[in-house]
Amino acid sequence: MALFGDLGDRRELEKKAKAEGRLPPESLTLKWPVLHYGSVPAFDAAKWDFKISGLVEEPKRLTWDEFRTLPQTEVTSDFHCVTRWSRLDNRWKGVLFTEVLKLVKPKPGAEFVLVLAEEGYTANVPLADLLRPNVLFAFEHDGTPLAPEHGGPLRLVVPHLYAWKSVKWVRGFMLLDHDRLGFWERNGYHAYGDPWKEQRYSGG
Ligand SMILES: Nc1nc2c(c(=O)[nH]1)N[C@H]1C(S)=C(S)[C@@H](COP(=O)(O)O)O[C@H]1N2
Ligand SMILES: [Mo]
Repeated sequence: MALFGDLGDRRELEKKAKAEGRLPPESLTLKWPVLHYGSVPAFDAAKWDFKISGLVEEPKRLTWDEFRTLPQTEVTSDFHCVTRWSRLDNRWKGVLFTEVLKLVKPKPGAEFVLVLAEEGYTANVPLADLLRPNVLFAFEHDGTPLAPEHGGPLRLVVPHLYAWKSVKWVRGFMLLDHDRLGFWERNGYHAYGDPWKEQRYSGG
């Protein structure tokens, strides 16, 4: 039966991924679960904007059309959720964080970022982590436009941290001189969230 065949494939791929050191103590998923707090926000290109604020010489606001015309890149990366699943080899297309950061001049002391999304969702990430060459704002996943439930039209992807940092429906970010906790981080999740160190919860 196809069902058992799929299960067998998944186990084999999981063994391989573990052997290659690509899997933290999570299990491999071939499907792509949908996970978020709250509802899927509606997208209106005319109202959408992207704001860069905080410790910058001049705050910046981009419209949807302006964001769409930024240089785009494709990167492939693995994705690890704190609820113990990983999805490997995701092909993301979008704008690198470093490309977006070129649009502003950070002030001295800007070392932390609070990423801002629809409906007040936030996540904190040190600026240095966002400068990695595979961190991007993605419009596409595996060759198709990002589905609304996966964060479409635009989500952040931070492959080396737990997936709650990969903010769906992202609308901007704020540069700060201190680490200001985001939504899950205020609710008990780890401030940094390294899957390889199993930094799931704060204080533990
Ligand atoms: N805006 C927003 N982004 C979010 C979340 C959320 O609740 N709101 N949940 C995070 C969590 S916990 C995970 S595991 C991933 C899941 O992404 P997916 O639904 O595309 O698999 O989105 C992250 N980004
Ligand atoms: Mo998650």
